[in-house]
Amino acid sequence: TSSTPATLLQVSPLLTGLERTLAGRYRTVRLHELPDPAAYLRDHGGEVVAAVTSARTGVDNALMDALPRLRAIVHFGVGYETTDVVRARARGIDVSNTPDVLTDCVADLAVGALIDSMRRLSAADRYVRGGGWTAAPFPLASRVSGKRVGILGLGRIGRAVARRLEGFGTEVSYCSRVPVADVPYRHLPTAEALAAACDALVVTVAGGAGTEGLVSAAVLEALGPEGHLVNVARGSVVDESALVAALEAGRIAGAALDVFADEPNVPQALLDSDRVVLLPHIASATRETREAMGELVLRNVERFMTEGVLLTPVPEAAH
Ligand code: 8YV
Repeated sequence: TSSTPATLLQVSPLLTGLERTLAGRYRTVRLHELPDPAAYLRDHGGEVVAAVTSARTGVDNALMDALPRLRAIVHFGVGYETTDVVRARARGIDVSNTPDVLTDCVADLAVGALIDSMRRLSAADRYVRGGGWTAAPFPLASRVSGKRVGILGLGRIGRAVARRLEGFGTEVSYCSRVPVADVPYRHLPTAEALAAACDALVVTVAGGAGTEGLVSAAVLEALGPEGHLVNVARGSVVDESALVAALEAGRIAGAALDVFADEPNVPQALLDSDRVVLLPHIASATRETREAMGELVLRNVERFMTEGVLLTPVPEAAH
């Protein structure tokens, strides 16, 4: 009932500063820190009106069901595939994420990872440290400027990657469900056609069921033995065992991965490969961007608590 206190439920760890501000401003409960979360949900689930969570954790269906008065799910992160938005909307729950503020940093990292993979920067660093240079020069790498780059998923981040690559004189093409208006890049109808038409494939598509395994064995085959794969989206988009097989057989030249199927666990075959750049999901991980993401989370919570609506609702959640 309206007389029960309105609680903000924090579902997963967040930036320390953000946690402190939320706790200072609202009646906040940190679910993940409770000794018995199930008992809390049973006895107090009805008090929760809003949940704050990370892109990685979301709010799963069981938690949604345990919170009958929940009206808002606020994600720290642009991805929100961990929450069933259609189900949430059907229950009258609004969902927000943190778009735009992380676009530049994610795109910067994607380009850095692309250059690392093609020029083999991380491998060359290992080479120097391992004393290899004193024995023989480092093997020649692949040129980046002027190459053909394919962007899989031309959303905000994909476009920011493409804009940066224009500075390298690359020929950019892309694949997305619907061709994007007002871009000078060539649209290709399938991931396979895109891979066949480019030297490097950069994955910036949203995660979730709709894109699972989109980068398949056939797509990697089409990318070819000189091809490079960069993934800053979600591990689920790439068939990881097909990628391992393609790298081992030399069916693609290299990969740079910021995301994995089962983070933080990275398959041993990838750890053992000198052909992959492995990053611990850091594309948005700069002080500036994480602070801006935290600020946007705060503004979403604030708007919801005062006006009952979110500031940056996800597209599916629009009224
Ligand atoms: C995470 C991300 O939010 O925004 C996303 O979708 O994957 C990252 O920025 C970050 O790991 C914090 O949870």
